[in-house]
Formats: sequence, C-alpha cells, structure tokens
Amino acid sequence: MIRLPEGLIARLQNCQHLVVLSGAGLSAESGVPTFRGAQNGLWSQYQPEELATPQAFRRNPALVWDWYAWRRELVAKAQPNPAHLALVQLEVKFIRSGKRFCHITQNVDGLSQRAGGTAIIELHGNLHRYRCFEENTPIVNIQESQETPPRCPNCGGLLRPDVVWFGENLPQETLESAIQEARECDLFITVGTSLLVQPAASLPYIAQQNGATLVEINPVPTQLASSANYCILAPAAQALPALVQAACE
Ligand code: BJW
Repeated sequence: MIRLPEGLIARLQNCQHLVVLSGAGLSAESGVPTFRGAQNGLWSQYQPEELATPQAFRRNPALVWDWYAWRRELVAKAQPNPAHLALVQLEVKFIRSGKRFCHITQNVDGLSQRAGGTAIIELHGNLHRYRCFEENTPIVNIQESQETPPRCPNCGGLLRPDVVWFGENLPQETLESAIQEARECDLFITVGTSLLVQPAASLPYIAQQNGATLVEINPVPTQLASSANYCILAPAAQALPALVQAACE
C-alpha cells in the first residue's frame, strides 16, 4: 500500500490545469530500461549518452541504428503498465470536467499513446519515426534495405530515428508549447525522470515560479525533491494508480 502525502488528494481534486512531466521511469515497469539505469545484455558495454549524439551517428551509423532497432523491438513487445493507464484515466477525468490536462513526456517509446493518451507532448521525439540525417525531412515509409542504416529515398542520405540527441535543439514549437503549459498550470507532477537533461529539467521550476504546486514521483529523490511540495518515493506503477484512485473516489 502506498501512503499518499496528506493534502495531495484534495490538491489534485481542486486542480484546474494539471501538467505531468514523465521520463524513462514511467516505462520501467513495462520492462523498458531507463536511460541511466544499469544496462544489460547486448548493449551493456555502451553508455546510452555516448550513442544518443549526432557525433556517434557520424562515427558509426550502423552501431547507432542497430541500438535503436533493438530498442524499437523491445518496445514493440512491451505493454503499457498501470502508470501509463492511470495517466490516461487522469486525462479523461480532467477533460470531462472541462479542466486542462497535458502530459509532457521525454520518452520516445510511444507507450503512453498506446495506453490511449492523446494530450501528449513528445519533447524528445519518437523512435518509431524516421528522418533524413542530411536534409532533416521526415520519412514516412522506409523501404526494405540491405544497407544499415537505410538511405533516404529523396537524396540518398542516411536515415536516422526521429529523436532529439544531445547537442540538438528540441523542435521549437514543441518546446514552446511545453513551456507555455508549465507557465499556465496550477499543479505540476514529475514522474520517473532524473531531471538531469535540459531543457526538460527546467519545466518544473518554470511551473513553480508561476505559482504551481510541485509533486515528484520517483523511488529515488532527485534534486527537485527539496523544492517540491509533495514527494512520493515509490515506483510509478504503484504511486500513480493509488493517486488517481484516491482522487476519483
Ligand atoms: C523510476 C522507476 C519506476 C526508475 N518508477 N521512477 C544547460 C546546462 C547544461 C547543459 C545543457 C543545458 N542546456 C542544454 C544542455 C545540453 C544537454 C544537457 O541537458 N546535458 C545534460 C546532461 C547536462 N541538452 C541537450 O543537448 C538538449 N538540447 C538542447 O538543449 O539544445 C540547445 C543546446 C545544446 C547544447 C548546449 C546548450 C543548449 C537535447 C537533449 C536531448 C536528450 N535526448 C535523450 C535521448 C533521446 C533519444 C533516446 O531515447 O535515445 O533523451 S538523452 C536521454 O535523457 C533521453 C531521455 O528522454 C532524457 C531524460 O532521461 P530520463 O527520462 O530522466 O531517464 P533517466 O534514466 O535519467 O532517469 C530515470 C528515472 O526514473 C530515475 O530518476 C529513476 O530513479 C526513476 N525510476 N524506476 C518511477 N519504476
């Protein structure tokens, strides 16, 4: 049984505009490894931070492509977990009551959408989409290819996953929408993120500066814990369903 902090349920029930910022911990209980957790098996010899860069792709495109292909397969076999489903329940509850809800995710796995979520901002892209490394154009259908990575049908450049790597700008409109949501909300919940990566890590502070109540859900407290109004030190798949059930009673 999760012990929810006193006052949080009432705060959630009174909230008019909820923003949730999620990270890899949201999908941990679906069997998807977190970004900075211990890696196992095939890819344990590589640091994810060293593969998720344009430099790594330039140096060894096949290695980076294969890493994403492996992750894509892993995610395809995974199922949304009770934390993804609880967020969808919150979205439905908020929209039905005429209140605002937004889920900003750093995850590229698409599991929140598979759970039925629609009010989602994908800050770091999606590993099921592709674009041309040279022209930066989205590529919808990729053809069977002997080459790794496959090539762009328009210019012959290498294809890459449509995700945001270190040192790359987030899509401007996406980032602006996320910042606006953070500025306007009155309750901001972070779940399953280490908050080590900018600009996502600044969003809770933007929300707080504009008067929002901050909540952190993570089995391990992050640097946000000292500023948060409420912390739930528990896995997402336990904490979120407990919170949603209590708020809906
Ligand atoms: C559980 C759990 C359970 C476990 N339940 N929880 C300002 C200062 C310094 C540096 C910078 C700065 N501004 C920009 C930078 C550079 C850089 C950056 O932030 N570097 C830092 C390392 C310092 N940022 C960028 O380059 C960004 N671009 C940018 O800002 O452009 C302009 C610019 C460039 C350069 C300089 C200045 C300005 C782009 C960032 C793109 C990040 N991309 C990645 C890869 C995406 C594709 C892929 O997945 O392969 O995104 S990196 C990686 O980190 C991935 C994640 O989305 C992201 C965040 O990780 P997340 O989700 O928090 O995962 P973890 O593993 O770190 O944490 C998991 C958490 O879950 C833990 O806390 C666990 O405890 C918890 N957990 N089980 C709940 N069951």
